[in-house]
Amino acid sequence: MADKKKILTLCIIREPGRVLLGMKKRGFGAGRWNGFGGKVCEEETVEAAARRELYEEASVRVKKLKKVGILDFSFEYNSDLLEVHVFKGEGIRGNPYESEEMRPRWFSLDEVPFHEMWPDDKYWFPLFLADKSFRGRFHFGPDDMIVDQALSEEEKIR
Ligand code: 6U4
Repeated sequence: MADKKKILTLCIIREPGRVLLGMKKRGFGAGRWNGFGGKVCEEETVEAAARRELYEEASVRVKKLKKVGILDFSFEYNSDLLEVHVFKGEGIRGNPYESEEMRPRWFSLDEVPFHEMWPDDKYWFPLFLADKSFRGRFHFGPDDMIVDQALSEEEKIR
């Protein structure tokens, strides 16, 4: 039987011409550049979790947080189901600071390091950068290769 679905957040800070990503230093996805985020706690809204994780992992807050995408991830070799809520953060407050989990770094838009990110990112990140909303699902096989996928642009994500 499938495990219970885990709800996770993923926040990418956007400024004109650049995005803030973090190198994941430990845990799931270690060694990859990614947005900031993690599991939503009980009795916490998804947006509150996104703000909490952003502060815990990069020591910054944002004025504006907009949910822009929902991505479902599943895996050939385990029954985990991840529902990742993707947020765009704007109006950064504070300076990004390295935490035990993440090493933050700004990337200009033509330098986004897709070869060192989750393989799904190259599909949905262009929609993110174009200020579109999206829904997607990706099924991973051996070595985190994508074996099945679907991605669509949406009017709005709730
Ligand atoms: P803890 O409890 O901190 O050890 P950990 O196993 O490290 O948890 P966590 O909570 O940091 O995981 O959450 C994983 C993060 O990776 C979330 O922000 C969601 C994100 N993520 C997971 N799969 C992803 C994928 N395929 N593509 C992507 N981000 C993904 O871009």
